Amino acid sequence: MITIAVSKGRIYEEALPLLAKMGIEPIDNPETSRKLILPTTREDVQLIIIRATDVPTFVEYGAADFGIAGKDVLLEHGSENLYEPIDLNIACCKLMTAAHKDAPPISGRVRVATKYVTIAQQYFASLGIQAEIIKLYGSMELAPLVGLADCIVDLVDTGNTLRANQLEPRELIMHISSRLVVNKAAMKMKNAAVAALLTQFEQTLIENHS
Ligand code: PRT
Ligand code: MG
Repeated sequence: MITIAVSKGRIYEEALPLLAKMGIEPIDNPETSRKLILPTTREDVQLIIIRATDVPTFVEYGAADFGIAGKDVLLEHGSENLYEPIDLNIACCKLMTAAHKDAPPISGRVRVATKYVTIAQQYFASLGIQAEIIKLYGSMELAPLVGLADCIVDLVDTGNTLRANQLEPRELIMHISSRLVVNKAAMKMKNAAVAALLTQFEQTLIENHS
């Protein structure tokens, strides 16, 4: 049995057509089902539905053979036990700094609210900017509005969320897409089933592009 870890929401929605092309279609709809293990139309493949930030953990420990996770989550998780063989080019967005539209450009010491503590620390350090990072778990956009932070580091897609809160995007930190990740040990042992599915992922992506 091959187990693929995915999170509900946008990654799942964008991964679904790709998986379907590989003959992997969940028998229950994960958006409505309460099951956490989803059998699929391929009896040798099951999906597990977990939080986006938990995907690297499950794959790292070999509890899932494959995982699909955003580059943002992978960088923040910082795992050395994961291979990242394929950029699936789904759930694309940008990791950016953002601030109130009337706020001056940052200078000197800056207070940053984000759930991407590690990435933000590295980013501001690379610019030689002294940053005090405040860890939040959600609603980052609120922080500059109530004086908790000068700016935020968050994902931006359409920019609607920022605009709705009188914020504007400032600096691009990096482009983000979702990646297929594989347990390093599983790859090394060259488990035939893992290798075969990996090849199938690659071929399906090539077909998608041509
Ligand atoms: O929901 P949960 O707390 O379990 O986890 P999550 O919110 O991290 O999961 P989910 O499914 O929302 O996002 C999973 C992954 O999708 C992220 O790790 C990214 O790799 C990718 N992704 C792509 C995004 C976005 N685009 C995105 N726009 N994740 C989040 N957003 C949010 C962003 O944080 C902001 O709140 O959407 C808002 C901005 O969107 P716009 O269109 O208004 O700019
Ligand atoms: Mg969410």
